[in-house]
Amino acid sequence: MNAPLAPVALQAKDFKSDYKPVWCPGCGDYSVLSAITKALAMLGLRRENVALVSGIGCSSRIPAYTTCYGFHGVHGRSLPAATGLKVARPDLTVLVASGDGDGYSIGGNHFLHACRRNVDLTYIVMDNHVYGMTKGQPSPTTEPNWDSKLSPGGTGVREFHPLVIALASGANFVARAFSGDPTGCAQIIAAAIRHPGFSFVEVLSPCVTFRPDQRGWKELVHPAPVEATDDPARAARRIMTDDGFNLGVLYRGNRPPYKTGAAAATRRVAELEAGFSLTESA
Ligand SMILES: Cc1ncc(C[n+]2csc(CCOP(=O)(O)OP(=O)(O)O)c2C)c(N)n1
Ligand code: SF4
Repeated sequence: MNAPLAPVALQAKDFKSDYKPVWCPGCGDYSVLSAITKALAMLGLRRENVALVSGIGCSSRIPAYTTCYGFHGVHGRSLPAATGLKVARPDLTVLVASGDGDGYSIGGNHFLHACRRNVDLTYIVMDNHVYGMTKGQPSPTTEPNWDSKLSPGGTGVREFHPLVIALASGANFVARAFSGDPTGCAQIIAAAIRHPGFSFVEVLSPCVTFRPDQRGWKELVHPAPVEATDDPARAARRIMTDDGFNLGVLYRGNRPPYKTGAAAATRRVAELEAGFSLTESA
C-alpha cells in the first residue's frame, strides 16, 4: 500500500456506490462488500487512489458497488488485468475480487503466476465451493461427495487447496476470513492491503441459493489457535491439517515485492507498429 491518505477520513459508507447489489438475499458477498469498504476506511485511503479489478461471477460484481475505480473484466482474467494496472500505476492500491470458479478454475494458471510474481496486489476470493452465477455447477473447491442436480452422486474429484497452492507458488501473505464476521474480515483485508507483495485472502462466503448447507459455516468457524508464521513450510503443514475453518492471518512472508514503476513507455504505438510492418522497404 503506498497511496496518499485522505485529508478527511472517509467512512465505510463513502466507499459504497448507489447501485443496489443484485445478489440473492442472504448471500455472503454483501458482507464481503461491507468488509472491503470498512478496510478502506480503516486505512484512511482515498477513493481515487483505489482500484478494484474483477472477472465474472456473482462475487465479481463487487467493483460496481464501490465508489473506487473499477474494472469488471473477463471470466478468470482479473489477475492479469490487475497486474498490468499495478505495474503501470504503482501509486494505486489495487484490490482484486474473484470467486472460486473464476479464480481457481479458468483463472487457476494466473493465480499461480500472480503468487510467483509477487506484485503488490490484494487478492480476495469469495469461496462458496460452487459456481453461483451459472446456477450451481461444482467448482474446484467443491467437496467430492456434494450431491446435486448438476453433479448427481458428487464429482468424486478431490478439492483444490487454494491456501497451500498459494504458499507453494510464492504468495507473500495468506489468510482465511469469513463473510459472517465482517469486522474480522475487514481487519484481515486491511492487514493484507498493508502487507507488501501479493496478499491472498480466501473468504468463506456462503451461496445460500445453491449451497444452503453453508448457512452452517457460522457454527464451524473459529480463530486460528496460533499466530501467523513467516515459514511457508510450517504454514502449509498447519493449513493441510486444519479443519478448513481456521480464521486469521496464517502466513506473513518477507519476500520483496516485484519492483513496479519501471521506466514509462517512451515509444509511440505507431513507431512500434512500424517495426513489425510487412511492407518491404525499397
Ligand atoms: C470464458 C467464460 N467461460 C464461462 C463463463 C460463464 N461463467 C460466468 S460466471 C461463471 C462461474 C462463476 O463462479 P464463481 O467464480 O465461483 O463465482 P460466484 O458466481 O459463485 O460468485 C461461469 C462459468 C464466462 N462468462 N466466460
Ligand atoms: S447465486 Fe449464490 S453467490 Fe450468487 S448471489 Fe445468489 S447466493 Fe450469492
